[in-house]
Amino acid sequence: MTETAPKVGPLRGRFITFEGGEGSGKSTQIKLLAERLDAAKLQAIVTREPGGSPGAEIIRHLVLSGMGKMLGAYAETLLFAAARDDHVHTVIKPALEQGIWVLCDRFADSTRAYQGRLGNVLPGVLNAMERVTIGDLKPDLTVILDVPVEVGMQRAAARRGSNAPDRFEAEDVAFHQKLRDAYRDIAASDPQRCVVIDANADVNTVAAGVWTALRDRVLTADPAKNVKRA
Ligand code: T5A
Repeated sequence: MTETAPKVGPLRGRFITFEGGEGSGKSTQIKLLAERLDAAKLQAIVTREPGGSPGAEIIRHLVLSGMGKMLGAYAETLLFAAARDDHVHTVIKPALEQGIWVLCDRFADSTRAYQGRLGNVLPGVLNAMERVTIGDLKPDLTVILDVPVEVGMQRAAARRGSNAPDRFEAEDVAFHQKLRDAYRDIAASDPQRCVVIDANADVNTVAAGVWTALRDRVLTADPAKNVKRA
């Protein structure tokens, strides 16, 4: 990591992040949005955190296996920060500089919610980590998919089948309720950037809500930035 985020060229692509609890439908909705942008000739990449770059994927494996938990919340936060630093500088910023949209499944709000609210890592520490890893990179839009805890947990359980739950899926209902509250608070504290979508609906209804938010807050807000591919 560098002491402060290195300078980059002008970021011409759009940066859209998806957040929410376990099984809220982020991966499903990102895929649908990427297809819709492709149909509109807007070039986009889909990526995720933790992970998204070769180095960060190694850390993802470490964290989701539960090894980070043994080290405590602060060490786990450092692991997420190290993964983000690599992902931002090798994947996200280079794509944005080229005018490519980046659709990211989880980003810094996940650290705020999971490590901050649930792990009690102090805001000052999270602020310092963000200064180093993301600098002034701010999503153009953050879509927070909101589902009742039991719905999200059922979806996540159905999807993983007989596989063991990962580090965070294994937490109890109270943990996931606090998580949902944390995301709602994040949205309330930054309403210009965040939109909360009711994700307790069928896939197409949720996708329509996501598209409406994107159209109103991003596409029509600054149309000159919608660089069409050839
Ligand atoms: N984490 C991450 C931190 O603690 N700190 C950090 O800084 C970061 C970046 C990542 C974990 O790491 C933590 C948070 C996470 O616990 P992960 O494996 O990437 O873990 O998992 P999640 O991000 O939690 O995502 P999930 O894979 O659990 O769920 P999604 O992507 O929200 O949901 P999705 O789309 O896979 O859908 C789940 C199932 O529900 C169905 C799908 O078909 C699928 O089977 N589904 C619906 N069913 C009915 N109606 C709908 N509307 C549906 N939408 C989807």
